[in-house]
Amino acid sequence: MRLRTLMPAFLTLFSGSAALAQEEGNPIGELPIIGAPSDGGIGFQPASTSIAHDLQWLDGMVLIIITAITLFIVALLGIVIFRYGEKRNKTPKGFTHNTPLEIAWTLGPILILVFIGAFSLPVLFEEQVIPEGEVTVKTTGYQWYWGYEYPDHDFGFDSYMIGSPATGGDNRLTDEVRAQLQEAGYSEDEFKLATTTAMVVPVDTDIVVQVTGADVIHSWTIPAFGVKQDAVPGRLAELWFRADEEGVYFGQCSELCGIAHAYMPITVKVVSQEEYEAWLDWAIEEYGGTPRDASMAQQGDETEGQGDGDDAARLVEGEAAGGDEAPSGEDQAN
Ligand SMILES: [Cu+2]
Repeated sequence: MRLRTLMPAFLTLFSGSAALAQEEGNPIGELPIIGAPSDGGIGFQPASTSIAHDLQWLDGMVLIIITAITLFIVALLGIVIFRYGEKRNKTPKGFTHNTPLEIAWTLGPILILVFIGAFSLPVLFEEQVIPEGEVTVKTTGYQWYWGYEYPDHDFGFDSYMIGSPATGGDNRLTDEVRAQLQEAGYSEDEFKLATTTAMVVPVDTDIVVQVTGADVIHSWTIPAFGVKQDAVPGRLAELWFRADEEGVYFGQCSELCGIAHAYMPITVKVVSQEEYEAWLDWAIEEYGGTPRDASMAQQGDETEGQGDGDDAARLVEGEAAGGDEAPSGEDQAN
């Protein structure tokens, strides 16, 4: 108990300097907040990738089919109730089979499913066929925060909800948390969405995200990108997206993962190529990555030398690095 009350105060000491660094290196700047839930909203968040556009179109198309089928069935039921009720139809016919009707109600649903499949399978392939990827980011779900690694540049960092115990809060919106949000360029509305650091990626670029979990199953998602992937310990899954628009996009862990499941949001900042490169240089410096020139030269060597084996080696390396970061004390106290 004692530890619990002392810990936030203790952590505030550190988060102060973290916040300063964040101001320089993780600027929200004039980035608009695009991918966020809205109060009372029942529709989708604005689609910011081709996958999200296609998913939302598919949803609309299937909704039309479902509506038509529902209306048709309700009409049939109505006819049966009113026309063939006991009052109007005293002596029902005694037949139990009608071959043409049976063929129709077997073929009809098959055709509808084939029609839907013809549109949904291409969307599924669009999601699941992972392109080469110009930027690769590995994300690891922890109880209860996300870690991000940029394996091409050998650095990584953790991303905590602003107001979580790791930032000196207790998952509640206090004046201190309001100040922290403001300092990071967010408003009160972004509480429980905004994180201390964010995954930063360039706009109009194929981004491949490797997703795994360190303790239990989590799930990484950005609704506006139309992507969601379970983060399963011991497995490395992939997703990809190409964001159309610069901005801030939020998601939340989508696999019930423990008591603080609701407090491990996801923030992705999509920035211009120049801003991304500036951030990358800052992040390499800040998090001790391999300087860009060196890492590029190294990459060149590897490609010449070994070919396909590199990716596997890099993944194993990444896995080991991820495993080292055991959840720290404040998370367990939570
Ligand atoms: Cu989780």
